[in-house]
Amino acid sequence: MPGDLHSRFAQSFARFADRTLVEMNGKAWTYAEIEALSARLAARLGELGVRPGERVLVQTGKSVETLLLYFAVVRSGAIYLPLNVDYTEAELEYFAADAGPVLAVCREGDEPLFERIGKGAVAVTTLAALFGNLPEQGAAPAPRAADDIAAILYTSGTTGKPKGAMLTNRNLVANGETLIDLWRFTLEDRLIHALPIFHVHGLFVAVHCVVFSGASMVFLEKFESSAVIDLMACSTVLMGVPTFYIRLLADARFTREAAANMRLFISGSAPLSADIHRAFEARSGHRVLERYGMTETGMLTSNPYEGERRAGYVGPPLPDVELRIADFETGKVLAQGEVGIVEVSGPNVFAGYWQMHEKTAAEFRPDGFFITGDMGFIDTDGSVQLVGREKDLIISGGLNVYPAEVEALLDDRADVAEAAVIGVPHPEFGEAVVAVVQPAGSFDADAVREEMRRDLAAFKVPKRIIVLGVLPRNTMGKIQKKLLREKYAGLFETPSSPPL
Ligand code: MLC
Ligand code: AMP
Repeated sequence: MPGDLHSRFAQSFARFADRTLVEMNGKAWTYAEIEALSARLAARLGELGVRPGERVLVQTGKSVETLLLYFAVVRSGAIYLPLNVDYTEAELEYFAADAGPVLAVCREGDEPLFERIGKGAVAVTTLAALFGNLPEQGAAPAPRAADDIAAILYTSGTTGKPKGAMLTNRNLVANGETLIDLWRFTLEDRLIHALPIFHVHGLFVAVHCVVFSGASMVFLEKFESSAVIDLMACSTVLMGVPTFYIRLLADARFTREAAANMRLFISGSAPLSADIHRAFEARSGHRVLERYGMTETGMLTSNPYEGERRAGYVGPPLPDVELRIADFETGKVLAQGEVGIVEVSGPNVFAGYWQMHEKTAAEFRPDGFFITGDMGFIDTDGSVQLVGREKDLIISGGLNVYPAEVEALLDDRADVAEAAVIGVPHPEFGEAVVAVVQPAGSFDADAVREEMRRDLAAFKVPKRIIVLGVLPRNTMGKIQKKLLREKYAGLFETPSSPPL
């Protein structure tokens, strides 16, 4: 059987032709309609010069047209490169220069911006323009091998610039197949899809579970608890980040009755607190199934479908994933129960960072295991608990923010002597970005936040900027972020007991 992603989609397009694949705003598309439209769109991409192996940069809103573009790019054998719609011009410039796309698809009105960042080397279009010129005849699928790159997703780094994680056809097919078995997806399922579709979670985990199994999904443009609750009566699965579950609990309409038709609530991308896990069960009668993954690897562990879904644990490794705990410095594999760095290998682990051989090499052990940067241990029952991160990363509402990027922007300012950016517990987002600043002269925190919005996606802009005369340092002169995190731990009033 061919190991490429399009062939896997094509199986489902044929097998479930007359069934609904996706609904949005009251309109539905069958598998056959999605296949026909994406084939015509692939033909249009071909007319615009898109060839196998070339990058198609996409910054468009959540819509069925964007989903069609994903299927079309895969069909044409090109590399799909989705970008967060929040990214600003400064951020986009880097991705365009690094990825060297042949085509950029943007939102209407953004064409001049993309013309600028593409520097004349990138064709720029919009979904409306693409769909306004669809050829009658669909394109034949381009032959692709399992090891060919299907998508590049950028992830930031502790230091330096964002890295493009290259995901192969095999990575995406293997992970999707494993997940539909594990989570028992069938053609009877209807997924409430409220995640963005530019990350691994909303794009690959959610969409592939649906398409591979012949299920259907309802696209919501964004998470909105009342719309999600309304959909529960005629849906079976919700996938989300912990913030979804926190927001559902805050909504009085979310009850056992409201959730009665649902069979599965899945959480990931950020830690789901044991308190929220328990509160959710008390309210709805459902135990959330928590799983753990990464852009570079797709899904790695999952609590069991049957068997105990342990609060605070991310479950055992998926059947085709090897997971071990090692000493970060030496790489020595640690015994069961010991805390160390999580390392993984399997058919889901990415092919490396786009044009960054050294960075790629630095994140793999000589025997091929990928070093995740997450700290954890394996319990006696084989379940993994994550206890922290070796990487200096803040996860806010399931979105990653690397402090170095925010600090660099602040440090560049004339009114800032030095800045430290930390993650502080937040009742809704899990962690919130906070900057602690040692000013140089007069400093207006609100004005600075406003200015930062020009250069940084909104979720990265500090929710608070705290002014401190002197930043605490150790004897080496290094800022002691741990002390700052302790000092400001109560900044956003985390309720001691979750909303019930
Ligand atoms: C929005 N804002 C955020 C934010 N999302 N701030 C911090 N963290 C976030 N995640 C900002 C908005 O810009 C706005 O700022 C303010 O917060 C309030 O916005 P909102 O209307 O409340 O936000 P909303 O649109 O509802 O979004 C919140 C959210 C969303 C949690 C629903 O962020 C979301 O869908 N997150 C999921 C991300 C995701 O898919 N992660 C998976 C990554 S893959 P202002 O200042 O303008 O008011 C991965 C691998 C794996 O991690 O394992 O899955
Ligand atoms: P990303 O780089 O956006 O793919 O984010 C991946 C990171 O999200 C992982 O390395 C973890 O730190 C974190 N993550 C994902 N799922 C979980 C989870 N269930 N619990 C805790 N952290 C998680």
